[in-house]
Amino acid sequence: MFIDRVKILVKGGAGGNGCSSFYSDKMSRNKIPDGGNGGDGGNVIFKASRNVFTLLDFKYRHEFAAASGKHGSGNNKRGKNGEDIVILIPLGTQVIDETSGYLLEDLNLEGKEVVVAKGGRGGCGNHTKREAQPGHLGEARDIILDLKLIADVGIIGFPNAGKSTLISQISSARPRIASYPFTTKDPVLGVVNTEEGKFSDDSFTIVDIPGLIEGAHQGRGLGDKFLRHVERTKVLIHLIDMAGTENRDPLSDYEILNKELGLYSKEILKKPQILVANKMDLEPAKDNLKRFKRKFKNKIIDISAKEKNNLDILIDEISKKL
Ligand SMILES: Nc1nc2c(ncn2[C@@H]2O[C@H](COP(=O)(O)OP(=O)(O)OP(=O)(O)O)[C@@H](O)[C@H]2O)c(=O)[nH]1
Ligand SMILES: [Mg+2]
Repeated sequence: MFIDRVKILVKGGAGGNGCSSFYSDKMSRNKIPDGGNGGDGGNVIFKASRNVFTLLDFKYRHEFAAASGKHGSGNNKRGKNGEDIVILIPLGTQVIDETSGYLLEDLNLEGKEVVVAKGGRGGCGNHTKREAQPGHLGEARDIILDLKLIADVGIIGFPNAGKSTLISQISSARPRIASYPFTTKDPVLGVVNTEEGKFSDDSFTIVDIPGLIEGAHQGRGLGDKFLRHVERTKVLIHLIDMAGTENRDPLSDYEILNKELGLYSKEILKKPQILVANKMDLEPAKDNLKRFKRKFKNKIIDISAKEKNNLDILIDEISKKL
């Protein structure tokens, strides 16, 4: 299961109490205060990691608390600090304070950290010649984790257009492929390693999302919520089933999908698109492509994801766009 929004409670550890203690000076019989300070409570820290893919773990565990500081003791001994806890969070997660709605951090870089709940300070011991103080409570707050995957390229299209077939041919990802709509139910990330010399020399990441249909903005099909995972991409591959399987018309598919994109967000519609005609190995695709080119003047790359035709041309175009 892919989970991309959760609410959790984080609590910093409490500070340890300051100690009240005296030792007697044998010569003068004076009582000299020697209570040590309490240790500080541990912090709760979130750290971005590309090895964590979903927020699923947080669906089952909602509360994270760091350790308390130990109390101070006599002979000026300071209590030990409570240990911090560091929780690995999927790269691309936005950390939001629930009460204020304020964005605390965007964990958009590998290893980036944010302290979400500070531990309380330890109380002062009476060695300061003041009364010993209790430790302070740690911070506690409700946090919303909102994951928006980070990838260079997103693939959008109708169900069955061949999105998963394409990502499985050009990247490391191995999603399920089947001839029925909505095979893909969760986003899938893949890495494309471009061969040096042939394409450009660096790799890029690509995300496959569930198919969109007319009315997706009203929740039809699987809805349009998965578009959040292409919001941060630099380029979209708009994949069209040019063979018009299930009697669909590729020309109206193209228009409907762009309309749905615009209804989701104007920003996403402004993203550069690479138009791709898929299933060109099937007979009706050739005529449909001719009609398509007559109506729309945009550049379009014709491929067969299944037969691996022209995938090198497509990867080259993606590298250029990136
Ligand atoms: N002939 C032909 N069939 C293809 C091609 N690409 C994909 N298919 C077939 O089309 C069907 C759907 O492919 P998928 O890759 O699962 O399509 P999808 O866009 O990921 O579909 P959803 O996950 O449901 O949105 C499968 O039966 C594929 O084998 C192609 O280039 N040519
Ligand atoms: Mg799919």
